[in-house]
Amino acid sequence: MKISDIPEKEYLLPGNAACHGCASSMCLRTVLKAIGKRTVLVVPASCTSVYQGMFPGSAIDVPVFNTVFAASASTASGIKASLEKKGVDATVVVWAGDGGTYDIGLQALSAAAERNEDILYVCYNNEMYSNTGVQRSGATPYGAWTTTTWSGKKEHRKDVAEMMIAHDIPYVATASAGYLTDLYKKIRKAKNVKGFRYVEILAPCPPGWKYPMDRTVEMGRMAVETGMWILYEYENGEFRLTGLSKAIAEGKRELKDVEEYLLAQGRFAHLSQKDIGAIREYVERRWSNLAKLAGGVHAASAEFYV
Ligand SMILES: Cc1ncc(C[n+]2csc(CCOP(=O)(O)OP(=O)(O)O)c2C)c(N)n1
Ligand code: SF4
Repeated sequence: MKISDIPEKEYLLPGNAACHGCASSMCLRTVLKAIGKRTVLVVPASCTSVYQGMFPGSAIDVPVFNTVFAASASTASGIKASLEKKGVDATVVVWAGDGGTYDIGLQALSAAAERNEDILYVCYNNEMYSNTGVQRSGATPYGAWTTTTWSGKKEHRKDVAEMMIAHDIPYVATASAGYLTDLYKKIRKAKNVKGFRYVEILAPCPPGWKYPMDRTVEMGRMAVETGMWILYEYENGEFRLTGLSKAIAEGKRELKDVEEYLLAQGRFAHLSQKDIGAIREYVERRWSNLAKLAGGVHAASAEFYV
């Protein structure tokens, strides 16, 4: 599939208030194109709830329900139940940041996943709370500067996509703003799955990550090329690596050193070689764990590293 095969019809309208180079808005545009008109979007407080515009105007051309942080997944569950009762066929989609997913909305997300509600939950993960001026979240990587980790975060991030696999829901996928056709295909697939679906997108943010706004797609790709972000699907109990991550696991593409990715972003400018080493070890560990899930392909982490 080529990028030109993605439908031209727009549901996120031009002139919205997102920053130039915002991956969140690029990905929302793609997600809405993949699902189409019959979508109800549930959006908690976030950059999206700002760039969507002020009522009665809207930059989003499908119904949007703005809800509180802690209740995105339960709000979406309720909307889906009422639509079903009325016989209305529509895809109900949560579109939430990592702050709203990893931290404040986690219990409602876990509960809706456990109930296998028929909704699609999409987390755009820009690895921090952007809208309120860059604070740390549970998804912020080790070493990253934020206004609440001004000398670098001391802990590694947790991983909600892997938590969703542990919930054994029908569909889990990861995607990156660097690969929009991959995102489009995964959302098309998720749309047609019945039950709870979770898709998490790495969504670089120029002001928060401190890189020039024309490098967003490059950041999304470098994250995958260096193993900091891994593309996969979990479907009906089966886990598989996808796209470039699969090619790396199969030895068809080299895994680049993570330093290249880190040094391209001002939020990591202060890192020492020891810190970079800790991140390298983290990448190796994650590859090793996910490779085991994928059926033991190259389970020895060293084989991924060149
Ligand atoms: C309960 C509650 N706490 C704090 C806020 C303030 N607030 C609004 S948006 C936001 C950041 C959201 O971060 P994230 O979910 O990662 O989305 P992003 O801003 O990165 O798009 C915060 C803390 C709020 N609206 N409600
Ligand atoms: S701060 Fe980041 S996530 Fe928010 S609109 Fe700007 S680029 Fe997008």
